[in-house]
Amino acid sequence: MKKILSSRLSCGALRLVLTAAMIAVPAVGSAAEHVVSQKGKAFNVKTLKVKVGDAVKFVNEDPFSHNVFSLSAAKNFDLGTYPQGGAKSVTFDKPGTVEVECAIHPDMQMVVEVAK
Ligand SMILES: [Cu+2]
Repeated sequence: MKKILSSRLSCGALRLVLTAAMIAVPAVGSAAEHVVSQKGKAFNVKTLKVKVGDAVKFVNEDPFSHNVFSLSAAKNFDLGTYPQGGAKSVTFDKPGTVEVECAIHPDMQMVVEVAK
């Protein structure tokens, strides 16, 4: 009987924590999602200003693959190769300048400025 009671209690406590977490999310939820497309072997913007916590969705609109990546300290990532219609998101979690390139097309370059 005691066991049942305590497990009910901890379940209730867990629910409380989860509810608090759910409420907390929209407060942090000022984070935006930006969209950058790749078309004609180019990024559709040369410079994008975002804030820490924002995500950028890279959408491939070319009839061939791209491989978006960055070696920058503020955000080191590699989205891998994906074809037309593919899209992958990157969340920028540190302030700084992120130079974004394509591993397949060296001329494709853009900069994401991540501000606090
Ligand atoms: Cu490319």
